[in-house]
Amino acid sequence: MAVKTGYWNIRGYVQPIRLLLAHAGVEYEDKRYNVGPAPDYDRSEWFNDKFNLGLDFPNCPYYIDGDVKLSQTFAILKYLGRKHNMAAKNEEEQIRMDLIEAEAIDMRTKWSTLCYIDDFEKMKPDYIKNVAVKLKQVSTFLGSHPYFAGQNITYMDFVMYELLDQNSQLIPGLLDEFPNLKEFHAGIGALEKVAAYLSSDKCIKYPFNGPMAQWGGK
Ligand SMILES: N[C@@H](CCC(=O)N[C@@H](CS)C(=O)NCC(=O)O)C(=O)O
Repeated sequence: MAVKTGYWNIRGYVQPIRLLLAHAGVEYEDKRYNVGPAPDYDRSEWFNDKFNLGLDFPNCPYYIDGDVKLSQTFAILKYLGRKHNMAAKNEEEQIRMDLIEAEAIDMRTKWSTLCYIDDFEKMKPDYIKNVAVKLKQVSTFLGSHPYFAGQNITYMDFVMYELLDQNSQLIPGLLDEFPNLKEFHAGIGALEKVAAYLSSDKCIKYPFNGPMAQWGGK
């Protein structure tokens, strides 16, 4: 099998890449590195590979397909978007994708800061308030479009699916206020190959985060 991805044995940054590959019907090796137990969280399995993969910027997630060797989640997603016809098709779609990409990165940073912070319980109420405000904007932006770029599915839909999924597991019922986001989330999860992947034992449903996280990692 020529195509290989590598990441920790969690959902983390790589899950949208896994979902896109499932939707595109790509067979690949999904290398998952284990983190050792507390208190040391031994990462040597990854460090044994890290500098021997031919990556310009050794990191995980990574994606290897013959001479194409990439790290950086969005470099991988954009490459796969072009390769599997899930990139922007015109300027209007590109603008929407650039905008929602930047918002998704901001949202993910806030989400993971909360998940890993020692003061998780203290910070959570503010996070809940802020994420609802942001999701209102995201919901208005999606409007009645089926996908975030507009009429065509793109890699950003897998990023947004994962973000909505993470947040609605952290805050049950979160999407009830936003019927179009709920419908979008259900629609991506129901895509034939994605649904088959999600219900298979190949898919990591949990954990979202590493074992040192306060939420979603244990
Ligand atoms: N900007 C990078 C961040 C990647 C990153 O932070 N990877 C973390 C896991 S979430 C890691 O453990 N990298 C391994 C390392 O730095 O050796 C991306 O989007 O892919």
